[in-house]
Amino acid sequence: MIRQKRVLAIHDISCFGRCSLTVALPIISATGMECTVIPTAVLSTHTGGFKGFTYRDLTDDIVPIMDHWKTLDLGFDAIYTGFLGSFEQIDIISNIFDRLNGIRIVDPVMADEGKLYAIFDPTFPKGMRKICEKADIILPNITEASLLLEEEYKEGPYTPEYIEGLMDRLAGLGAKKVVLTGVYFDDKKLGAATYDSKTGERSFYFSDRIPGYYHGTGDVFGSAFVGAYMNGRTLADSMRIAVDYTVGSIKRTFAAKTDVRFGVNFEQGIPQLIRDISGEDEIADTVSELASEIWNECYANVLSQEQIDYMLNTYHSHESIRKEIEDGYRFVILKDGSRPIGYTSFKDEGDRVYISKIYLLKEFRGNGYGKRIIDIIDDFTKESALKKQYLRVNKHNPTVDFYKKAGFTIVDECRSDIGNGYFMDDYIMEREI
Ligand code: PXL
Repeated sequence: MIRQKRVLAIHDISCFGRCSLTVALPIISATGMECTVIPTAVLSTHTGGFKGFTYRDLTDDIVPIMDHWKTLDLGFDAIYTGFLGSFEQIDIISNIFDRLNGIRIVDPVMADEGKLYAIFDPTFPKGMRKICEKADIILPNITEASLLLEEEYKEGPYTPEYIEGLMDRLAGLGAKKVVLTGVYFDDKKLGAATYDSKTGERSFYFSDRIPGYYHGTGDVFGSAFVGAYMNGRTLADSMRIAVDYTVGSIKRTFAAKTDVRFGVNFEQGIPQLIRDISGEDEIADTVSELASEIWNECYANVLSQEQIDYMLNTYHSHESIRKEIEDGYRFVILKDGSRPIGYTSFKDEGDRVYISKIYLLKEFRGNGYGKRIIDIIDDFTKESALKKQYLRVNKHNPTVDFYKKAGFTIVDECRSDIGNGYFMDDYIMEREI
């Protein structure tokens, strides 16, 4: 199996109001991560707009929790921090960053719409800045960015130059990657921006602005970002996925006319979030584009044009690829740099791995890419604790020889009716690893 990643989420628990840990834990777990937590405080509700909330500070528990974990030799792939209640908690987190490895993702929760949250002392941003300096990725909004930089807060609409300058100065604090939220260049769209100071890459992404101020949306965004990023998506893709997820959650909440203090309906967007993180729509698009090019070339002398078109429409349309992913087929796209050049799909059938597709653009055949695909399938076969693989290949397809060289032998043949008067006349080839 591919090793499951472990994220440590350090936030408070606001028992009601959908923010901080009650958002981070379900979202990060749903993205396939093991989500370990350190609750920094327990409140009856968050502090945004409720009166008389309870607040039990758990600062004194954090170091003993860490000391106990030391005896267990736990490792973390990422540490994700959000709302912190005091300077003392900031110092402890700073110390945790020194003690633990893992990607440090800091959401410097402290302000919005030009204002520091009422519960914080005006010197609090100085403390937050200390852990932002040690972070790998920071996720401020524009108010937080201004406070971290000790700059005056500017109201939008913004210009790309202003946003880029802000992000350059934020990266100058120490975090190599910056994700800035609350970015807008006009009043209709609202989104976010990313900057990777190591590669110089920048991105912007916008979605519809929904009226109203909804609480906890920063945590929904941050948690979805962490889930996507730790699943291997790029900085820009993770931000884009998190924007879509947050906006979807706000739209559902707006439509339901829920009290804005109660947080957003992020729960019902989880299935789509998982699909977005898996990238299956992008995979389906890429596979059907590659298939069309490869099949028209590869089967030109083997099948009629009508049969090629029929098979492309039946087995390589966007919908049929999506369906196969849903049915448990794993798709891998091979790239030369950023250019997709081939694809493979396979499935654990319990006793053997069924290899459904192996296709490469003509110019990349015979360059070791075929072997790379076989290696990928071998890894999957081992992960699935299996030894045998099999595939079907058209008897007249020259790749029969490639499969023979790769160690496959013909164990059977199969003629099947695929509808519309077409037949597939195949060998069944098998290989043991
Ligand atoms: O969503 C951020 C947040 C987290 N935790 C608490 C808060 C807030 C924002 O107001 O009050 C306790």
